[in-house]
Amino acid sequence: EERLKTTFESRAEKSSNAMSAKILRLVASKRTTLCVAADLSNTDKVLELANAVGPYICIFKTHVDALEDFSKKFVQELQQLAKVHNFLIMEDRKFGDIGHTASLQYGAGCFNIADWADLVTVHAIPGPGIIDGLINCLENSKSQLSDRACFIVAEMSSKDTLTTGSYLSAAIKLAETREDFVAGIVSQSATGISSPGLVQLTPGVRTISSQNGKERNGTSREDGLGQQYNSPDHVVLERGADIAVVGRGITEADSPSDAAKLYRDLLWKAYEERVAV
Ligand code: 5IU
Repeated sequence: EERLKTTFESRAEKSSNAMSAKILRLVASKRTTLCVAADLSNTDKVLELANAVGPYICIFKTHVDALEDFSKKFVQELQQLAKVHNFLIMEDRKFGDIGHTASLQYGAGCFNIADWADLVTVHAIPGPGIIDGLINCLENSKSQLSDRACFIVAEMSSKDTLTTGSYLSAAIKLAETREDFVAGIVSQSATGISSPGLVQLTPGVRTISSQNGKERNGTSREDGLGQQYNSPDHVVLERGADIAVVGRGITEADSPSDAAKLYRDLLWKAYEERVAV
Protein backbone atom coordinates (compact mmCIF):
# COMPACT_ATOMS: atom_id res chain seq x y z
CA GLU A 1 0.00 0.00 0.00
CA GLU A 2 1.37 3.36 -1.09
CA ARG A 3 0.66 5.33 2.08
CA LEU A 4 2.66 2.87 4.17
CA LYS A 5 5.62 2.91 1.78
CA THR A 6 5.83 6.70 1.89
CA THR A 7 8.29 8.40 4.23
CA PHE A 8 7.04 10.55 7.10
CA GLU A 9 8.71 13.58 5.47
CA SER A 10 6.73 13.31 2.25
CA ARG A 11 3.51 12.46 4.06
CA ALA A 12 3.95 15.66 6.10
CA GLU A 13 4.01 17.62 2.86
CA LYS A 14 0.80 15.94 1.68
CA SER A 15 -1.00 16.48 4.96
CA SER A 16 -4.00 18.77 5.07
CA ASN A 17 -3.96 19.15 8.87
CA ALA A 18 -1.36 21.42 10.50
CA MET A 19 -0.96 19.19 13.56
CA SER A 20 -0.58 15.97 11.60
CA ALA A 21 2.12 17.69 9.52
CA LYS A 22 3.75 18.79 12.77
CA ILE A 23 3.65 15.25 14.20
CA LEU A 24 5.05 13.70 11.00
CA ARG A 25 7.88 16.27 10.87
CA LEU A 26 8.68 15.77 14.55
CA VAL A 27 8.77 11.99 14.12
CA ALA A 28 11.05 12.31 11.08
CA SER A 29 13.51 14.73 12.67
CA LYS A 30 13.64 13.10 16.11
CA ARG A 31 13.63 9.63 14.53
CA THR A 32 11.15 8.17 16.97
CA THR A 33 7.66 6.76 16.54
CA LEU A 34 7.27 5.93 20.21
CA CYS A 35 4.39 7.23 22.30
CA VAL A 36 4.58 6.42 26.00
CA ALA A 37 1.34 5.89 27.92
CA ALA A 38 1.68 7.34 31.42
CA ASP A 39 -1.00 5.38 33.21
CA LEU A 40 0.17 6.31 36.69
CA SER A 41 -1.78 7.74 39.61
CA ASN A 42 0.59 10.37 40.93
CA THR A 43 1.82 13.57 39.23
CA ASP A 44 5.41 13.30 40.53
CA LYS A 45 5.62 9.83 39.00
CA VAL A 46 4.23 11.11 35.68
CA LEU A 47 6.74 13.96 35.57
CA GLU A 48 9.59 11.63 36.50
CA LEU A 49 8.56 9.30 33.67
CA ALA A 50 8.24 12.17 31.17
CA ASN A 51 11.72 13.33 32.04
CA ALA A 52 13.17 9.82 31.76
CA VAL A 53 11.56 8.88 28.42
CA GLY A 54 11.40 12.40 26.96
CA PRO A 55 14.45 12.06 24.67
CA TYR A 56 13.03 8.91 23.03
CA ILE A 57 9.39 9.76 22.38
CA CYS A 58 7.31 11.85 19.99
CA ILE A 59 4.12 11.84 22.09
CA PHE A 60 3.50 11.56 25.84
CA LYS A 61 0.02 10.20 26.48
CA THR A 62 -1.83 11.01 29.70
CA HIS A 63 -5.02 10.05 31.53
CA VAL A 64 -5.33 13.00 33.91
CA ASP A 65 -8.59 11.72 35.40
CA ALA A 66 -6.60 8.84 36.89
CA LEU A 67 -4.36 11.22 38.88
CA GLU A 68 -4.91 11.59 42.61
CA ASP A 69 -3.22 15.01 42.77
CA PHE A 70 -3.85 16.82 39.46
CA SER A 71 -2.95 20.49 39.54
CA LYS A 72 -2.27 23.41 37.26
CA LYS A 73 1.35 23.32 38.39
CA PHE A 74 1.62 19.71 37.14
CA VAL A 75 0.41 20.81 33.70
CA GLN A 76 2.94 23.64 33.58
CA GLU A 77 5.77 21.30 34.55
CA LEU A 78 4.71 18.73 31.97
CA GLN A 79 4.57 21.43 29.30
CA GLN A 80 8.05 22.54 30.32
CA LEU A 81 9.36 18.97 29.88
CA ALA A 82 7.60 18.78 26.50
CA LYS A 83 9.50 21.87 25.42
CA VAL A 84 12.86 20.68 26.77
CA HIS A 85 12.61 17.19 25.22
CA ASN A 86 10.53 18.15 22.17
CA PHE A 87 7.46 15.93 22.45
CA LEU A 88 3.72 16.51 22.12
CA ILE A 89 1.16 15.87 24.84
CA MET A 90 -1.89 13.74 24.15
CA GLU A 91 -4.69 13.49 26.70
CA ASP A 92 -6.35 10.16 25.96
CA ARG A 93 -9.75 11.46 27.04
CA LYS A 94 -11.78 9.48 24.48
CA PHE A 95 -14.55 12.08 24.32
CA GLY A 96 -17.78 10.36 23.42
CA ASP A 97 -20.73 12.63 24.09
CA ILE A 98 -22.78 15.09 22.02
CA GLY A 99 -20.88 18.13 20.75
CA HIS A 100 -22.20 20.52 23.38
CA THR A 101 -21.20 18.30 26.30
CA ALA A 102 -17.82 17.36 24.80
CA SER A 103 -17.12 21.06 24.34
CA LEU A 104 -17.63 21.64 28.09
CA GLN A 105 -15.53 18.61 29.02
CA TYR A 106 -12.74 19.80 26.71
CA GLY A 107 -12.45 23.46 27.66
CA ALA A 108 -13.92 23.71 31.13
CA GLY A 109 -14.00 21.71 34.35
CA CYS A 110 -11.02 21.20 36.63
CA PHE A 111 -8.81 19.75 33.89
CA ASN A 112 -9.32 22.35 31.12
CA ILE A 113 -7.77 19.95 28.61
CA ALA A 114 -8.05 22.37 25.66
CA ASP A 115 -5.67 24.69 27.47
CA TRP A 116 -2.68 22.31 27.53
CA ALA A 117 -3.14 19.08 25.51
CA ASP A 118 -1.79 19.31 21.96
CA LEU A 119 -3.84 16.24 21.04
CA VAL A 120 -6.91 14.43 22.35
CA THR A 121 -8.66 11.18 21.47
CA VAL A 122 -12.30 11.08 20.40
CA HIS A 123 -14.74 8.23 19.90
CA ALA A 124 -16.54 8.20 16.56
CA ILE A 125 -19.82 7.01 18.10
CA PRO A 126 -21.57 10.42 18.30
CA GLY A 127 -20.79 11.28 14.66
CA PRO A 128 -19.31 14.55 13.31
CA GLY A 129 -21.09 16.71 15.91
CA ILE A 130 -18.45 15.83 18.48
CA ILE A 131 -15.74 17.32 16.25
CA ASP A 132 -17.79 20.47 15.78
CA GLY A 133 -18.17 20.66 19.56
CA LEU A 134 -14.42 20.52 20.15
CA ILE A 135 -13.74 23.09 17.41
CA ASN A 136 -16.41 25.34 18.87
CA CYS A 137 -14.74 25.11 22.26
CA LEU A 138 -11.38 26.18 20.79
CA GLU A 139 -12.95 29.10 18.92
CA ASN A 140 -14.08 30.44 22.29
CA SER A 141 -10.78 29.78 24.07
CA LYS A 142 -7.30 31.29 24.07
CA SER A 143 -5.81 28.22 22.35
CA GLN A 144 -5.19 28.39 18.59
CA LEU A 145 -7.20 25.92 16.49
CA SER A 146 -4.06 25.20 14.44
CA ASP A 147 -2.19 24.09 17.58
CA ARG A 148 -4.78 21.46 18.46
CA ALA A 149 -6.11 18.29 16.84
CA CYS A 150 -7.79 15.01 17.66
CA PHE A 151 -7.31 11.33 16.91
CA ILE A 152 -10.43 9.32 16.14
CA VAL A 153 -10.66 5.98 17.96
CA ALA A 154 -11.52 3.70 15.05
CA GLU A 155 -10.51 0.33 16.39
CA MET A 156 -9.63 -0.71 19.94
CA SER A 157 -7.00 -3.20 21.05
CA SER A 158 -9.14 -4.97 23.63
CA LYS A 159 -10.49 -8.47 23.28
CA ASP A 160 -13.96 -8.73 21.69
CA THR A 161 -14.10 -4.98 21.01
CA LEU A 162 -17.23 -3.76 19.19
CA THR A 163 -15.19 -1.51 16.88
CA THR A 164 -15.48 -3.82 13.88
CA GLY A 165 -17.02 -3.98 10.40
CA SER A 166 -19.19 -1.07 9.39
CA TYR A 167 -18.40 0.87 12.59
CA LEU A 168 -14.71 0.72 11.85
CA SER A 169 -15.09 1.83 8.24
CA ALA A 170 -17.47 4.64 9.22
CA ALA A 171 -14.99 5.84 11.87
CA ILE A 172 -12.19 5.97 9.30
CA LYS A 173 -14.48 7.80 6.89
CA LEU A 174 -15.28 10.32 9.63
CA ALA A 175 -11.56 10.94 10.15
CA GLU A 176 -10.89 11.31 6.43
CA THR A 177 -13.72 13.77 5.91
CA ARG A 178 -12.78 15.88 8.94
CA GLU A 179 -9.08 16.52 8.51
CA ASP A 180 -9.83 20.12 9.46
CA PHE A 181 -9.49 18.88 13.06
CA VAL A 182 -8.47 15.21 12.78
CA ALA A 183 -4.73 14.47 12.72
CA GLY A 184 -4.99 10.72 12.95
CA ILE A 185 -6.69 7.48 13.83
CA VAL A 186 -6.25 5.10 16.75
CA SER A 187 -6.45 1.64 15.25
CA GLN A 188 -5.01 -1.85 15.08
CA SER A 189 -4.67 -1.97 11.29
CA ALA A 190 -4.30 0.33 8.31
CA THR A 191 -7.18 -1.26 6.38
CA GLY A 192 -9.30 1.42 4.77
CA ILE A 193 -7.07 4.41 5.56
CA SER A 194 -5.99 6.18 2.38
CA SER A 195 -5.22 9.79 3.31
CA PRO A 196 -1.40 10.17 3.50
CA GLY A 197 -1.59 12.83 6.21
CA LEU A 198 -3.56 10.80 8.73
CA VAL A 199 -1.31 9.34 11.42
CA GLN A 200 -2.05 5.82 12.67
CA LEU A 201 -1.56 5.46 16.41
CA THR A 202 -1.53 1.87 17.62
CA PRO A 203 -1.74 0.83 21.30
CA GLY A 204 -1.36 -2.71 22.63
CA VAL A 205 2.38 -2.95 21.99
CA ARG A 206 4.80 -4.90 24.13
CA THR A 207 7.85 -7.07 23.54
CA ILE A 208 7.64 -10.64 24.73
CA SER A 209 10.73 -10.27 26.93
CA SER A 210 9.27 -7.31 28.85
CA GLN A 211 6.26 -9.42 29.85
CA ASN A 212 8.24 -11.68 32.17
CA GLY A 213 7.07 -14.85 30.46
CA LYS A 214 3.40 -13.98 30.90
CA GLU A 215 2.78 -14.35 27.17
CA ARG A 216 0.19 -16.83 25.99
CA ASN A 217 1.53 -17.21 22.45
CA GLY A 218 3.98 -15.63 20.05
CA THR A 219 2.22 -12.64 18.58
CA SER A 220 -0.90 -11.80 20.54
CA ARG A 221 -0.70 -11.69 24.32
CA GLU A 222 -3.01 -10.34 27.02
CA ASP A 223 -2.94 -8.63 30.41
CA GLY A 224 -5.81 -10.47 32.10
CA LEU A 225 -8.21 -7.51 31.70
CA GLY A 226 -8.76 -7.70 27.96
CA GLN A 227 -5.72 -5.85 26.67
CA GLN A 228 -4.07 -7.65 23.74
CA TYR A 229 -0.43 -7.10 22.81
CA ASN A 230 1.58 -7.31 19.62
CA SER A 231 5.28 -6.82 19.11
CA PRO A 232 6.75 -3.52 17.82
CA ASP A 233 7.78 -5.22 14.54
CA HIS A 234 4.36 -6.69 13.99
CA VAL A 235 2.37 -3.47 14.49
CA VAL A 236 4.64 -1.46 12.17
CA LEU A 237 5.20 -4.02 9.42
CA GLU A 238 1.91 -5.95 9.43
CA ARG A 239 -0.62 -3.51 10.86
CA GLY A 240 0.38 -0.12 9.57
CA ALA A 241 1.24 1.59 12.86
CA ASP A 242 2.94 4.96 12.38
CA ILE A 243 3.19 5.67 16.09
CA ALA A 244 3.12 2.85 18.65
CA VAL A 245 1.79 3.35 22.17
CA VAL A 246 3.69 1.54 24.91
CA GLY A 247 2.51 1.78 28.50
CA ARG A 248 3.40 -0.94 30.99
CA GLY A 249 6.14 -2.34 28.75
CA ILE A 250 8.01 0.82 29.72
CA THR A 251 6.48 2.01 33.00
CA GLU A 252 7.01 -1.39 34.66
CA ALA A 253 10.57 -1.82 33.37
CA ASP A 254 13.50 -1.58 35.81
CA SER A 255 14.69 1.40 33.79
CA PRO A 256 11.89 3.15 31.87
CA SER A 257 14.51 5.24 30.11
CA ASP A 258 16.45 2.20 28.82
CA ALA A 259 13.19 0.48 27.86
CA ALA A 260 12.01 3.56 25.94
CA LYS A 261 15.30 3.69 24.07
CA LEU A 262 14.92 0.02 23.16
CA TYR A 263 11.33 0.41 21.95
CA ARG A 264 12.32 3.50 19.97
CA ASP A 265 15.09 1.55 18.23
CA LEU A 266 12.90 -1.49 17.48
CA LEU A 267 10.10 0.69 16.10
CA TRP A 268 12.39 2.88 14.00
CA LYS A 269 14.13 -0.14 12.49
CA ALA A 270 10.74 -1.58 11.53
CA TYR A 271 9.67 1.74 9.97
CA GLU A 272 12.86 1.90 7.89
CA GLU A 273 12.21 -1.63 6.72
CA ARG A 274 8.63 -0.69 5.80
CA VAL A 275 9.54 2.29 3.67
CA ALA A 276 12.81 0.57 2.60
CA VAL A 277 14.99 3.67 2.77
N1 5IU B 1 -5.43 2.26 24.78
C1 5IU B 1 -5.36 0.91 24.54
N2 5IU B 1 -6.13 0.37 23.56
C2 5IU B 1 -6.98 1.10 22.79
C3 5IU B 1 -7.04 2.50 23.05
C4 5IU B 1 -6.26 3.04 24.04
O1 5IU B 1 -4.60 0.19 25.18
O2 5IU B 1 -7.63 0.55 21.90
I1 5IU B 1 -8.28 3.62 21.93
C5 5IU B 1 -4.61 2.91 25.82
C6 5IU B 1 -4.83 2.43 27.23
C7 5IU B 1 -3.49 2.68 27.86
C8 5IU B 1 -2.50 2.43 26.74
O3 5IU B 1 -3.40 4.04 28.24
O4 5IU B 1 -3.21 2.72 25.54
C9 5IU B 1 -1.93 1.02 26.68
O5 5IU B 1 -1.21 0.72 27.85
P1 5IU B 1 -0.42 -0.65 28.07
O6 5IU B 1 0.71 -0.67 27.02
O7 5IU B 1 0.08 -0.58 29.47
O8 5IU B 1 -1.39 -1.79 27.87
